[in-house]
Amino acid sequence: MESVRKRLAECSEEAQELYLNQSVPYLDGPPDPLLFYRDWIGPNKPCIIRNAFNHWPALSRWTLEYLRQKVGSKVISVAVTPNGYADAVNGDRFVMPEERQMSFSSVLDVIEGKVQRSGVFYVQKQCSNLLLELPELNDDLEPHISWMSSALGKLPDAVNFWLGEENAVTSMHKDHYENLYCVVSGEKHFILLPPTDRPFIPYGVYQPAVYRQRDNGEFEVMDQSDSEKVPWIPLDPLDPDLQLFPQYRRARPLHVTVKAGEMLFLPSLWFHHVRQSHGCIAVNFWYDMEYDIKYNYFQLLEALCDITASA
Ligand SMILES: O=C(O)CCC(=O)C(=O)O
Repeated sequence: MESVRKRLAECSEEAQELYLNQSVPYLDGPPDPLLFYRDWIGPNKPCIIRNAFNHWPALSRWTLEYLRQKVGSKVISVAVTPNGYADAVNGDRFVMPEERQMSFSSVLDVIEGKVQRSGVFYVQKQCSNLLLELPELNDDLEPHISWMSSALGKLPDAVNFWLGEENAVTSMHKDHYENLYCVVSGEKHFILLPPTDRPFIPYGVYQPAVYRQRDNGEFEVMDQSDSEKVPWIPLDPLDPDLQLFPQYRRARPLHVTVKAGEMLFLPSLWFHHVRQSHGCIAVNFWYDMEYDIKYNYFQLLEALCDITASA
């Protein structure tokens, strides 16, 4: 088993040497679809694209004041947690946020500090909430990114709207999507790790639970006893516990800040952890990944890591 572990670590190191970049490169404008497929989607490498959505009215229009006036009365789903961590490991639980229905203007009141509420608020429902919950904003942007849709031969599966407080954090995870993440105002801080770093990233299996705020303002953790256990990453890349997870020392996280007007291409299956400036507004496009040879390769890597971790 030790020799398998050693080979897995070598594969990861070879990927770093042979094709991965040491930082996230910038492109200066919207790329040609075929070239983008060849240079970034196929090799599964992230990049930041500047000047890709300068033409969206959202870039100049989307102030908190404008959003209040345009969609203030709409009721939207908001993730509320005691500590900013929605969908994250807390002790021996995988804890999801309280999903609260609130008017957009009450969320803005919290973000603008007009009312004091305990808990951390994050508009982050990932089910095309922009198209489904906030259609009034759709004239301010495009419903898909044309060169990406041409490159992949399909439309996005979801277009999501993100707005949250500074201490709202998205814990480290990966998705089966090619992700184009557009920051409209403020900035987002990503920590990215390639799928080939999987041998250095710990997983556990946790009982799912959900936060619920009591009338006195305190949060309790409610077990979802009839749900299956969830595999999740217990490590916080901002403060990794290297005593507990010594292998993480060998991982090569990339730290990248995506500024207003910039678009991050976050390839499928890359691990990511996300923070933001207070009141940052973003929109992202999730294109379902191709379940091709690349997927099979990373699945195999995943399986080998699980087997060696439990041996
Ligand atoms: O912006 C965030 O907080 C998380 C984004 C994310 O996890 C994603 O787009 O997959």
